[in-house]
Amino acid sequence: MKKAVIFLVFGLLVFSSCTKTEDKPDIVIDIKVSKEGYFPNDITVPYGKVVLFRITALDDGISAGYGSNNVGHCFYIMLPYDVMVENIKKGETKEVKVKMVYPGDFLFTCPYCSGIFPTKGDLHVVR
Ligand SMILES: [Cu+2]
Repeated sequence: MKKAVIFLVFGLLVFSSCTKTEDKPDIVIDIKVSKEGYFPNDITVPYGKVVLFRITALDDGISAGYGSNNVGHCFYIMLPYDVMVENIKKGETKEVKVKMVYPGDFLFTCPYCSGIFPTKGDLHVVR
């Protein structure tokens, strides 16, 4: 029983993202997403800061015409950030705070519709 608890705690530590944070943001970035892609789609932020991303969907993405249950858009910053905001529906704004702990160039994308629409962008974390 005790072993199981230890494994559970260890698992949570390993698999929970350490880049999401509840800290006060240093910077706010507003992003719009639609079938036209993200605007802006090239974002530069400083390394080590906490960035509040506010993502607003202007349409419902593939669900608007392709009969999918994946309503709205996502904002997914790929590994090693691995930060996901899902189901941002038309007119909705969702937020996520991320501590920029990895310097370099990263992609963000909408896993729902990036195969059909240009919903991809570049995130540069600069020292
Ligand atoms: Cu999308």
